[in-house]
Amino acid sequence: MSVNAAIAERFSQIADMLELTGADAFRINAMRRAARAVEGLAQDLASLAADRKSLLAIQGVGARVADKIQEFVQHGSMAEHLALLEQVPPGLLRLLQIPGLGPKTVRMLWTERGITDLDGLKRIIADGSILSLPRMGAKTVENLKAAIAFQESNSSRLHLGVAMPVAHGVVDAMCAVRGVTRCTYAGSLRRGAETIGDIDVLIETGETETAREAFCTLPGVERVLVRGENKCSVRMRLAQEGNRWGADEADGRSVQVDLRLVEPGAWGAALMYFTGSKEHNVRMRERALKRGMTLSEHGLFPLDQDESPPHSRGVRPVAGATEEEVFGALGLPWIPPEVREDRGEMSLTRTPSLIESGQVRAELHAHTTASDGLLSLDQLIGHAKSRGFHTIAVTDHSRSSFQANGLSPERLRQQIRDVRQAQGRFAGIRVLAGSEVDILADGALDYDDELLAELDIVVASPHAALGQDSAQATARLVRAIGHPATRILGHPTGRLVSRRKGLEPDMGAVFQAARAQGVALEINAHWLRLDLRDTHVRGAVEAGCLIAIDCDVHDPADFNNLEFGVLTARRGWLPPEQCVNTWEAPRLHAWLRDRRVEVTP
Ligand code: DGT
Ligand code: CA
Ligand code: CA
Ligand code: ZN
Repeated sequence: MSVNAAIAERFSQIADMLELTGADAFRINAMRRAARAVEGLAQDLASLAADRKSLLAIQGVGARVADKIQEFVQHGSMAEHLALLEQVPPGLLRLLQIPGLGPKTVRMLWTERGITDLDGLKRIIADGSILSLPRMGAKTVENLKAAIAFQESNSSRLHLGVAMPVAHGVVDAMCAVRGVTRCTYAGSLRRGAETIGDIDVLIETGETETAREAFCTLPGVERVLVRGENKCSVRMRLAQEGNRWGADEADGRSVQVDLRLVEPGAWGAALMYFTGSKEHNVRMRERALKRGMTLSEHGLFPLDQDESPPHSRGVRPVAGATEEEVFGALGLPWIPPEVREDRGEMSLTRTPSLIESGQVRAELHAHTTASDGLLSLDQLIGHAKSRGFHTIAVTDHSRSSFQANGLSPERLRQQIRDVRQAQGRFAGIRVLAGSEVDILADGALDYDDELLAELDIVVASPHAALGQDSAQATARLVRAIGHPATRILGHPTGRLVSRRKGLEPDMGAVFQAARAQGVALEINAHWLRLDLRDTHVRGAVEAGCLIAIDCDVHDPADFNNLEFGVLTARRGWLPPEQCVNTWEAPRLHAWLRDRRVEVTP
């Protein structure tokens, strides 16, 4: 974990713990602001800390916060953080991760009933005594129960965005080990699944013992589970990393990493086997058998009468060195890993054209310091430009998102003027004045039509009332799509992966409305959202809808989430032409000006 991430983490935990111990709002807010400021900082605090002036120059960092940063850089800890950890039972911090449980409620559970962990909470829910507490009506408790169950059923799997950096770390480290000729990750991670059970890594090396030793002693390895000839398994600690939902993914957790040593000549077969999915592999083996062959991680072999596996008898494989070769020998084109889910890929006659990250030329959903972003207008434009984008849309929150400092109509009008002026300072990138407009519970948009008409782009998104029933949710989204200002439907369901179910509208009706209105449906690329999800993308693509892949930028690192949005898009078989972010500037801008165009996907 970077020093910045570690410090941000401490600040946000201090804020949580201050709130749990009933400290005053001023101190709590100062810590939250500091956490956000540090999280979004481009410079490394380890090198900045020596110079107090430059610390104080950071927005959101005052004298007390600067003290703490210096303290952490010098000592690796913060006294206030440690003191609070003494006071606050650790189980309370975990309770805060349950959706719908804020610090105020957790504090009340603690002070009124002595609840200090999840088991305690489950006990008073089970015996009904929770109902006698303030603000704990039957409906609230039902929701709480559902949230706990939902979280428990998902908690053993990691988010894609949490697992990916771990895998990259392992692969990079192993590539540098003596004798290693190839190393890559496979499994659900290579398929880009939204959650990951364990990380599978393949390696080809001339020095197997060196590789085994290096793997079992990688930094972060907590425990060696298996150290075998062809396979090693370890549990690896997760680096802690906060995020803007205030949840700490790591929090003492670890992930299993499997290393498989691949024999010479079998790389393609092994990569295919360990990429999966299991369902896809079953289909592939059936296909091989039908053609008089047998497929395993060792290669594709001719079928014979012998009981023992062919590779162990020195039988020459039909194919095995590359995936292309194995697919080819089975009469298939190379199939991208993201679609190996037994969802129709076995009928492909050519490798499908799926969107790639490099084809994305525009970011159409981004926040600045005007609402809850960390970048100033100019910083945001600068980052977008350095990514090579031809267009950046400034879409701060609308007035109903008051917790995200949503803009009043007056502030939005001023921002439109600011954007026009900023455009004058930047060449080679078009800056759009837009808004991420709340879709209210009844489907109305959060600003007047006159103001909406002044914007270059409207991303309409649901944020509140996410517990609506399906019929209400459908009507709400269809109405928002039907508003003439709406260009993109942002994170259409509001779900959070493994955290919050979000809306469950009739997606068919949403696709139909979007297609008819020429409104693009967003794949929000943040790994906690991935909303639309893969199966929805597939439906939308088939319905002929336009898709937008947006990083929903709040801090500079969010641009890196594009990778996860693109993986999700590929899992939904999205071709580049159907994604508005791949369009050349003239086509994109014409589409933005001309709402209600008929779409030809
Ligand atoms: P995960 O780890 O739960 O997110 O999902 P995967 O797909 O990474 O599954 P994992 O780690 O159990 O195994 C990696 C791949 O190896 C899997 O996608 C297919 C292959 N594989 C592992 N065990 C089996 C098996 O028993 N049968 C078949 N057909 N394939 C297997
Ligand atoms: Ca796996
Ligand atoms: Ca595995
Ligand atoms: Zn949003």
